[in-house]
Amino acid sequence: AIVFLSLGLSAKAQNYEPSASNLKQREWFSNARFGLFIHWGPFSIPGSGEWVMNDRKLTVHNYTNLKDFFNPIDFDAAAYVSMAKNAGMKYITLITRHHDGFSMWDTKYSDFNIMNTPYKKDIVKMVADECHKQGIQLYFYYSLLDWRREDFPHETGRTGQNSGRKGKGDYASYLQFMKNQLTELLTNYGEIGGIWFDGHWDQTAPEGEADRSSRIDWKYDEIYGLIHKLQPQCMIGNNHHLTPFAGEDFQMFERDLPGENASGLSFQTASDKLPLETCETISKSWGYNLSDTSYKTNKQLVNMLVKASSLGANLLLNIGPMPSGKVQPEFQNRLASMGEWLKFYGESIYNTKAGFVKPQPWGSVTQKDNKVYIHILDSKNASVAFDKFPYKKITKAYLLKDKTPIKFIHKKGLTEVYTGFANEEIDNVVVLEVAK
Ligand code: H79
Repeated sequence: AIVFLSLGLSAKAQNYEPSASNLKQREWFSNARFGLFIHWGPFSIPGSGEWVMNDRKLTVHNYTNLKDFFNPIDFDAAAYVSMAKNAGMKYITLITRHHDGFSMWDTKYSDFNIMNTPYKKDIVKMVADECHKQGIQLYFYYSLLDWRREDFPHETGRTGQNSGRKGKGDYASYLQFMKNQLTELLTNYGEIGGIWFDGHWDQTAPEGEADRSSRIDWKYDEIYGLIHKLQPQCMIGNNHHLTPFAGEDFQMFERDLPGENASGLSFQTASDKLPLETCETISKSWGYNLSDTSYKTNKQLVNMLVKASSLGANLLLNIGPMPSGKVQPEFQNRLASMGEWLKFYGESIYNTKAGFVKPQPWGSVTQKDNKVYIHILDSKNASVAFDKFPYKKITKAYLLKDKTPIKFIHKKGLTEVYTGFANEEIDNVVVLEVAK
């Protein structure tokens, strides 16, 4: 452990004290509960997901041609932002640069960027301006891993091995490149809620192995220090699938609720100090995939949001727009339905904290002030029972839908709430007003 600490973290990062604005930002984030992830860029063109370069073993030379075809004539930043807002989302996390190394903004530090496509307009700027205008927070996804750059330490990577790169990377050079780009992103686009790093795992042993120390020293103290210097409130999260490192402000779980590991990526435990976020896709793929029609139902999507909330986590729900910039109707419809649901049931989601019990086979619990929200998602029974109910009194019990009173028993060792046979398709929410 000592070796790992001295490798990955400097004294500076270990002594990180979040600023007052950062703590405020964390609180805002924890209350927001629902955000939109956008995986989009030239990788969308082949319609095979954002890993197409790696999956099809394309060389740097061949892949670079994609930039000559990226011309998203249907892209409308205002429509994206209002779509997110109407879905009840409070923030957007935009891919600024994925593993393929394409920069979606006007960067001085790479030619492989949006200004060198037929489109020639700074997409990050368009989204940022619109987010600030419509009052929704903006987060930047930024890949630590790069499948194209010669200076990225590709020789030790788990991916990008068929890119045609020879020799070895030069991390000092690559680190400077990332710092330059992050400086642009945190200088030219207004206030940014957070940076969402991904790709650290490229330089570790596979998930689940005992020793997941990194093959390179990323010098996170320098990267994180720079970010917090440029924008102290800016939250740092790193999808390294490990216990949070010093200097990080939130913890994410890829395709998993905190504490679960259905993805095979989430062996880490959930932080009890940092805000939590789980990210998921509507179909299977992150980036646009022509053959992926495995859309989750509205009920499944609401259930994900409810379960995340009941564990004190946000849901960052992804769309992979088409190469043209159009968002396919299957995604649009589902987002609109979630917005409809949240308009009514939002009080049981936003500004809540984790429930006093973990998700149960029948559903989940969220809480706020003196209210306990019991979400019956899937139950064949007319009641739910708790052997340890943490409040002395239940002063009121009713359906959130229409305030219909609900019967309950509340005595030592048993609290049973007669929810009735669930008759709302998506989520039957019972409110218990409680006192200590
Ligand atoms: O941006 C999205 C994905 O492109 C990116 N993170 C989300 C948010 C991502 N995709 N996969 N991963 C992160 C981690 C997966 C790693 C693995 Fe593997 C893929 C494990 C096994 C297959 C890479 C390839 C490491 C070993 C083989």
